[in-house]
Amino acid sequence: MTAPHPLLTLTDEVADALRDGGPVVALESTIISHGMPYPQNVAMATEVEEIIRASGAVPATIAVLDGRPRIGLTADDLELLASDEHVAKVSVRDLPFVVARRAHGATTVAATMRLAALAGIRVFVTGGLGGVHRGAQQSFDESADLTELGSTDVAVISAGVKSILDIGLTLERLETLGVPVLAYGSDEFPSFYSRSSGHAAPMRVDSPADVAAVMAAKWDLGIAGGVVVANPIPEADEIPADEIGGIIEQALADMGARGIHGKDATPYLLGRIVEITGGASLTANIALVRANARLGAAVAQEYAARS
Ligand code: PSU
Ligand code: MN
Repeated sequence: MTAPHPLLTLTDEVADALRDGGPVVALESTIISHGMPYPQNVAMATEVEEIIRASGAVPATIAVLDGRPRIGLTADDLELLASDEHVAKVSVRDLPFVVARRAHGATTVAATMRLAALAGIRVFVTGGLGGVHRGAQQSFDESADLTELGSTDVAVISAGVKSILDIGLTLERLETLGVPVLAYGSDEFPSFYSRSSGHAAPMRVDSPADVAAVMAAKWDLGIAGGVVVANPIPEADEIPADEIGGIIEQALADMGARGIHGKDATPYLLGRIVEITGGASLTANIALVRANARLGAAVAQEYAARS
């Protein structure tokens, strides 16, 4: 098929599935390059693609390599993203720069949504969303993931947001931006490592078909922008909120002491939490991504079946 956009490079597997209207699931790459240590990151990225294939959908991991936005990657590409220290963290504002410089970039939720939409992919699986940082009243630090969700038509399956962020303010922002926030099988919005957050779910869904129906209704109504699907971490893998809470406080204090801010904040906090928990947070992180991959593949199939 002709590429959906001249700047994009698709793998044959992804191009064929999109041409046939089959289920395709986008995956981000910041989680690989800046969200987890090597080699667990490349193992996770490989396994998640396998889960999506085994569930009957086609995975499309997205990144920029040599300035070329790539939709679907090879095993060598995943290894490079996981191990090369020169891969930049690329949000939407960074996309033009890495493309112009012909550099490598690992795309955040925001940049992955943008490229997925350009390719015609409507379902995207990740671990955690960016949001309003604690102290944003002073720092103005709000992830571009939020504004992207306000404008780009992609459903994002995550395990909610971590309490490194201000969860309440993040939910307020999503409301302002017109983004449906669907908690999957729960009345409470989940907080990544934990099934609970203390915040009620704005909306609840209980099946992949429910999610696909909300996606179709939103876009049929001409309401631009994304849909957040918050899938609570499986019970067996959860780190209870009271256990992880103090660890997150410590990581935030360490970040403040080191003067880390801006785009380095989220990667620093994720790495520090892995250190403090002796790897337990990484195990939980990988488990929730697996669960999200299964749900995302099912949602992509339901959405593809509607059209
Ligand atoms: N939250 C996580 N894991 C992650 C990220 C967020 O639990 O890997 C990554 C995602 O790529 C997300 C990005 O889009 O961090 C948000 O970064 P920032 O806050 O700088 O926008
Ligand atoms: Mn930020």
